[in-house]
Amino acid sequence: MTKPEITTHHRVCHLCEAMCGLVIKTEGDTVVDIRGDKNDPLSRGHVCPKSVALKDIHEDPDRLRKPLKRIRSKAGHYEHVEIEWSEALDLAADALAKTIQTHGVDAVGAYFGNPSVHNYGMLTHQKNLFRHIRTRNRFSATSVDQLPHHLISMWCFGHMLLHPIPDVDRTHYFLMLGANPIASNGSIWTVPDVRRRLKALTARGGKLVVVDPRRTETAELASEHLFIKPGSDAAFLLALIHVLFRDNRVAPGKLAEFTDGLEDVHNAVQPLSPQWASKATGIEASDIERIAHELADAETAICYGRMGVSTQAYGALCQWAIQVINVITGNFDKSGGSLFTKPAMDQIVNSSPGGFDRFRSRGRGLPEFNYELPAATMVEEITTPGEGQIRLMFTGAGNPVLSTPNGRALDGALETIDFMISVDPALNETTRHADVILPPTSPLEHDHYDIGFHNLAIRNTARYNPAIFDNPEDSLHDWEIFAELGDRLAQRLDLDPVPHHAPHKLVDAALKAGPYGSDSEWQLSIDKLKANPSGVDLGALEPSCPNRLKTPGKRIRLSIPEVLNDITRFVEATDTEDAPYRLIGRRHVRDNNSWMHNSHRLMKGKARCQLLIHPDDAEREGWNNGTTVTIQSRVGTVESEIKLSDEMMPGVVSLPHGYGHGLAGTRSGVANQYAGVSCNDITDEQFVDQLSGNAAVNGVPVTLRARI
Ligand SMILES: Nc1nc2c(c(=O)[nH]1)N[C@H]1C(S)=C(S)[C@@H](COP(=O)(O)OP(=O)(O)OC[C@H]3O[C@@H](n4cnc5c(=O)[nH]c(N)nc54)[C@H](O)[C@@H]3O)O[C@H]1N2
Ligand SMILES: Nc1nc2c(c(=O)[nH]1)N[C@H]1C(S)=C(S)[C@@H](COP(=O)(O)OP(=O)(O)OC[C@H]3O[C@@H](n4cnc5c(=O)[nH]c(N)nc54)[C@H](O)[C@@H]3O)O[C@H]1N2
Ligand code: SF4
Ligand SMILES: [Mo]
Repeated sequence: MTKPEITTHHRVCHLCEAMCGLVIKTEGDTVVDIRGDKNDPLSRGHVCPKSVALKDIHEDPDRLRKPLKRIRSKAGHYEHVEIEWSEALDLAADALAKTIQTHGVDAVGAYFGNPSVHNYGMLTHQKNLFRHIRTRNRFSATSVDQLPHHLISMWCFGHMLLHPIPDVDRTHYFLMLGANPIASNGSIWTVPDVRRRLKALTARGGKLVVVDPRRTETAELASEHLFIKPGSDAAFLLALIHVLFRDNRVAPGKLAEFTDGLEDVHNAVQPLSPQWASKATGIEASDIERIAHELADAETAICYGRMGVSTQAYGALCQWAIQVINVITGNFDKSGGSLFTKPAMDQIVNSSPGGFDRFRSRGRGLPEFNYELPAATMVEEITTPGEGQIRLMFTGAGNPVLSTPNGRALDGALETIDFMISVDPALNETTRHADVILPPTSPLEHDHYDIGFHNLAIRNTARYNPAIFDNPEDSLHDWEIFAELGDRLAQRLDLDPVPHHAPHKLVDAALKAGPYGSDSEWQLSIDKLKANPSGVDLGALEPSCPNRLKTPGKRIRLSIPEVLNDITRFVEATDTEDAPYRLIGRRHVRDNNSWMHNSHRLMKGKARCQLLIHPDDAEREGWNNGTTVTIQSRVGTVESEIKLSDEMMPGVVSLPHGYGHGLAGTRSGVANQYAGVSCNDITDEQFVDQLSGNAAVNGVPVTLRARI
């Protein structure tokens, strides 16, 4: 028998936002090697340990290859059995049609998870189904994540996807809050090879200041790290703005010509002195003054904040203050500051700029954003009777039982609904409740163009890669599942189906119509990208304002009444008593939210699901490394071993999210061996950023006691 030949493929990694280029070698139907693509103009050969797990995802014996249906076994418990695609699609379409006809469209609830943004077929084809289901009960991981960024971009710049991107390679000063790119590889900031870029910043005499309640891997390589009390960043940021005004250091430069609202900002921060902020944050007033001056003095500077300042009680206020700082120091829309991208497939064109508070959730009256309600309201929208109650739940690429606040309550609520449909390759903590699971092809069996993350990248590039393996017979891509379901539902409801075009055709048309398309010297198209499998470099980010702004009159709007009112809410709340401990999260470079724990390669080594606590706190409590403690919040308790670490700010404890595997009826052999506990069993669905509705999974008040 002749040995199959080794074939070399180029592929972009879709697992996180960094979009690293990969070179993958296969022998027959086996992946034999995965490494960084040195010719990729963005990632320059960089990869993280997760890249090789693409092989594990593809080969995972637990990955579903055929649809599953849930049945009650003779013994009386539920189990999932394989069924054919046509039966599965009909079952799902029948249930959807029946629910809509009997209870109305709002009786369908839908939750889309993070990988739906990393899967371009899902992005292009969700509408094939959801155009027929215009339910108010739409939810997504956005409201456990970056919702404040969208809201502030919409209010200040006119479009929810116009996010300023830190120009790390050219800056002189970088103030970073609530982000740990060394573990996360960057977010709302596509920045592969971030370690080298941050090191280069300090090597060329620049300064990196990290503000975080934990001395993270990123803080370790910073010029300076400041601990901050969780949830108090707004005080720090508002006081920076106060000092800039007080000391006449406001210098927006060319931005002054098209910026409105400076006077209102000035008035709002007038009472918010560094001394006041020091009490709230634990950061010395003199440090706040110094950092404000450093920001103003630096030739170019960036202020950037991510998860830690978005998923807290004042997420939107923080994101607004960050943009204000960049504008009033003249660093927005400037090389070395923060800039908008000019992507080949521009998501800003022909997409909704976003909308806010056009309706509210039935239960708590939280506002919608972009026709989605906050995920923190999902349980009450399932359990509260009345018109609009969710009776059928649809999940796509999400694991909200582990990833949304009070996941345990959601786990219970999902058992009470009439029907559940999941589009997901895993039988996990969420999909175990599904009556039908529709599993898509593996990532290596479909092509990829990153529709989302080129819009957030530190350099304009474009990259398309075809599938590495043919998709097996009797399998469907995510986009085909949505298209098929959409057609079947349209037929049952007597509606016009939405035409399908394969995702690469849609991208091809968008590329040709885009800024590097048929009217340009670049002539970008899918064919051109196929001929350049490591990607095409379209250049560094450049100033683009006011032209690129989408506000009326192309103005930057800083005076946002909702945000200015929120300053009052914040100032009044900082007077309240502190809890004994505040819980924050943590990411590890070998985790990816909840869903990559089934790769043995990523899981082996030291256990990662432990509660980090400062040694002084542990000593006071009489605890040692390995003591098991009960962590209690308003909604419940979990038990965890503690690990002493002076990385932690005293009074703050940290537990990673995405664990809590091992539940009955799941099919994840490896993950279930490393079960851990779910930190979202104790995060609180009532603890949200009141302004945006975003979940506050950081800064959760908890008490600790040794397990008896
Ligand atoms: N306490 C706490 N909670 C958090 C966070 C935190 O920091 N702390 N982080 C939050 C953030 S930022 C996020 S983004 C969310 C993530 O929350 P979710 O998106 O709900 O959860 P994931 O763990 O990403 O689950 C992804 C699911 O998608 C499936 N999947 C993977 N690839 C594909 C695909 O190509 N197609 C389909 N159909 N399915 C696929 C996986 O099998 C898995 O079931 O968690 C949030 N929750
Ligand atoms: N390896 C890995 N990479 C990932 C993911 C993953 O799960 N694993 N998830 C991906 C996803 S979905 C996302 S959204 C991104 C997130 O990307 P990042 O935001 O860079 O990631 P985190 O590690 O969550 O960083 C949040 C930081 O905020 C700090 N923090 C917590 N509370 C506060 C606070 O009140 N104030 C301040 N100043 N800081 C606080 C935490 O200690 C933590 O260091 O990462 C992506 N990349
Ligand atoms: S950093 Fe992100 S994109 Fe790059 S190899 Fe790792 S998971 Fe993939
Ligand atoms: Mo996220």
